[in-house]
Amino acid sequence: MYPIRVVSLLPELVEPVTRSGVVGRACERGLIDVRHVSPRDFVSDTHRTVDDRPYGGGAGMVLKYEPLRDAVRSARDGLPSASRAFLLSAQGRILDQGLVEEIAAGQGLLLVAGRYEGVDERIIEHEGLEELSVGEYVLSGGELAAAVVIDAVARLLPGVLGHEDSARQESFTTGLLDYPQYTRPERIDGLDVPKVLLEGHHEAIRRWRVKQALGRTWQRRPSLLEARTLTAEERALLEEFIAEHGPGTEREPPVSD
Ligand code: 9D3
Repeated sequence: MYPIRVVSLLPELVEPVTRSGVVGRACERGLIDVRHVSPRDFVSDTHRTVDDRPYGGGAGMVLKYEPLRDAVRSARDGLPSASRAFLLSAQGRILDQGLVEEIAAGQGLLLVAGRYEGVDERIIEHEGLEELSVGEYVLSGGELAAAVVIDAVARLLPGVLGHEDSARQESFTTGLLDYPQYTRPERIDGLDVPKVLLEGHHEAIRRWRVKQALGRTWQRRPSLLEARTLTAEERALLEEFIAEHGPGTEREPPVSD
C-alpha cells in the first residue's frame, strides 16, 4: 500500500480524483491510501484563523506558519521517513513524467497545497519541502495540482493498471505522442477509418501506428524527437510521413525569449 498525505484547506477539490476512475479503483482496492489533513484543525482561536496579512504589505493573505507546520507534522506521522514531500507552488520545478516515475518508485508521498497568495516561506526550509509546479499557468491554489500529481503517480504503482495498460507503458511508441484511434462505425459524416486498420494485417498496422506517432510528434512536439534516437525503421517511417504530409506550415513556431 502506497500512502499519500495531502495538507490542504480545501480537500473537496482533491477528493474527486480519489473517488472515480483509475485512482478511485486503486483506493478501493487498497493499493493507495490517500488521507487529508487541514491546517484549520490545528488552530484554536474562535475564528480558526489560518491566514494573515503579508509583512511588507501588498494584496491578499498568506497561510500562517504554525497551523501549516502542525498539519504537515501530523500528515507525516505514519509516512515512511524517506517519502518525498512537496509544496505545490507555481515557483517550483515543473512536473514531468521522469519525476512522476521517481515519486512512484518511492515509499510514500506528502503533498502540501497552498491557498491565498502563498504560504509563509519559512515552512519550505523547516519542513524540507520541494516546490513543485504542474505547468506554466496560474491556478487559484495547490489542490488541483495535487490531484494531478496523485493521478499521474497512482497509475504507475504496481497493480493499479490492468495488464493491457501496463504493457502499453512499455510499448514501441513510448516517448512519442499517441497515434490516432478509431472505433465503429467504419464511416460517419463522410469520414472513414484508415483502411489499413480494417484489413487485419498486424505488421502493417504496427508500422502505420509508429509512423503516425512519429509524424504527429514531428509536427506538434519536435523537441520530443530530438530527445530520442530513432531506429532505422523509425527514420524510414518518419521520412514517409514527411513525404506524404510535406514539411512547412505544421511545425511549432520557434520559441522566442
Ligand atoms: C501570479 C502569481 N501570484 C502573483 C502575486 C499569485 C498567485 C497565483 C496562484 C499565488 C498563488 C497561486 C496559487 N497557485 C498554486 O498554488 C500552484 C500552481 C499554479 O498556480 N500553477 C502551476 N502549478 C501550481 S502548483 C501550485
